[in-house]
Amino acid sequence: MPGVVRLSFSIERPLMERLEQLVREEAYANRSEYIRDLIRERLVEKQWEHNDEVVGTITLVYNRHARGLTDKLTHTQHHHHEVILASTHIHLDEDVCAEIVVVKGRAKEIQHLAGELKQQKGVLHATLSVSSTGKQLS
Ligand code: NI
Repeated sequence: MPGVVRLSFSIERPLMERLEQLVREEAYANRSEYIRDLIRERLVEKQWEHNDEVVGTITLVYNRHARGLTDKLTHTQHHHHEVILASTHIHLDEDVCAEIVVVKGRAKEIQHLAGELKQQKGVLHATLSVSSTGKQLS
């Protein structure tokens, strides 16, 4: 790999054993790849903390019969159309729908949008999955 450096560092034995256990449990091929991913996860957390441009997914599960809810969810998404890349609607059963909204934009606006969608009456569950544009992760 170009530009790869080797480094060594000190770590207490019990902590090293826990690291080895994590590497095995999460089926990583090796320790290096695991540590690289830990660093990337921390960098992505920082991107969200620093209000950088980020990518994420908002998942909503809601009852479609809740009064005015589908209109409110649509209205809110139109209001934030500039950060919405795509959305998918899934009919989970007779009454319950899921909507997966893929977003890209400033972290604060995405968090605001997720909060606005989540607090609507009739939304049964909502999550914001935080990811990255991939910039500055390699
Ligand atoms: Ni539906």
